[in-house]
Amino acid sequence: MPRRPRVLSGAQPTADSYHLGNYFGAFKQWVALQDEFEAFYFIPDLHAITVEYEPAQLRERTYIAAAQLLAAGVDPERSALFVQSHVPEHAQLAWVLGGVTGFGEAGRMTQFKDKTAKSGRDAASVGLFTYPVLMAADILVYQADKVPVGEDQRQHIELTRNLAQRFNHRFGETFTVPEPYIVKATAKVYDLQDPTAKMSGSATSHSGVVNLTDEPKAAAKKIRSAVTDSGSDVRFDPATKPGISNLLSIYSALTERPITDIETEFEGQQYGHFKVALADLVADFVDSFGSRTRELLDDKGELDRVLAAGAATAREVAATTLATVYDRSGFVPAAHP
Ligand code: ATP
Ligand code: LTN
Repeated sequence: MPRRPRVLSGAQPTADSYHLGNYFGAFKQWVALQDEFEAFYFIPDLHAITVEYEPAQLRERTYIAAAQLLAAGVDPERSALFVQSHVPEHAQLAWVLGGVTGFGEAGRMTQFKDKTAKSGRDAASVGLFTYPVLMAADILVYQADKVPVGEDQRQHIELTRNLAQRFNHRFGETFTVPEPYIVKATAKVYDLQDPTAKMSGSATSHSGVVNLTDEPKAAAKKIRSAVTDSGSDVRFDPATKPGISNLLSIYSALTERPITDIETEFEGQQYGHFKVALADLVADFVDSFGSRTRELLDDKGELDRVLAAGAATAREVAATTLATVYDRSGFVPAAHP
């Protein structure tokens, strides 16, 4: 029987909560794709240690991430949900791929450049530099066909495609060459205080970032105090009205209504009315999201079981790919004593 196409994605456990950008840019797609695809969704804890971090905090954030992904609708009956470090084949394949990655090629990754812009390259870890190679391994080890992500990850997927093609060319057909899956309308949700920057979990100020488990009142306040543009009509025009356009995108994503509909609804009204309406919607959303997350977090034993089952499913697939890769690479097979 031909297998269903595979989808894979991950979101780093590097903050105390995921945010609306992660939800609309990525998780909503993850959830929607679980029927049609054989789905692998994971928490990249190995990626999270490429920047300074606290071990106890990473452990807690990994559980939070798992609970939030389940709350977002990742269904462990249909998808393998797991933690990256539980599947050692990711790191093993990353090492092999490192051998076919150019130093200059890795140096052109814009996320690395952005993340080291302030501190300078010399202060960055080697892990942060080679991170896209690990990301390529994450994807290729499952022979994934599609990778749903936000716009900021497009370049990493392009690198993954290049590495897959290069390996296939040198050592024989081994990897599926994956396609990015990026939904344009929400590919980049912007910071509410700086609507030219992406909403980011590592932003220095969280006043422009709505976290999925913010208190409803706090979330509503962030929306009401979002920076808006000069003029007063509620109209989608990202070039001249980045602030209001970002809010319209969020409104549209939350209600699944087209933007033009929302423009019509608020025609002739002030920004303030629109912001209050959106603030209410967002407050309701984080209210129910937060309570689902807290319930799931209350039972870590159950989270452990879900993650263990996910890792077992994932390992079967990952081990098969890795065995082929090791063979193609010319490694002597380990004999069983
Ligand atoms: P950071 O900015 O701290 O590096 P992040 O907030 O981008 O982290 P990630 O774990 O890197 O969070 O992202 C998880 C997923 O969410 C990725 O697919 C990423 O593309 C997507 N994503 C992150 N931020 C946004 C955003 N503002 N708009 C749309 N998608 C986003
Ligand atoms: N680099 C991604 C997280 C990530 C990922 C992946 C996404 C790690 N491995 C594999 C998709 C596929 C990020 O920072 N958002």
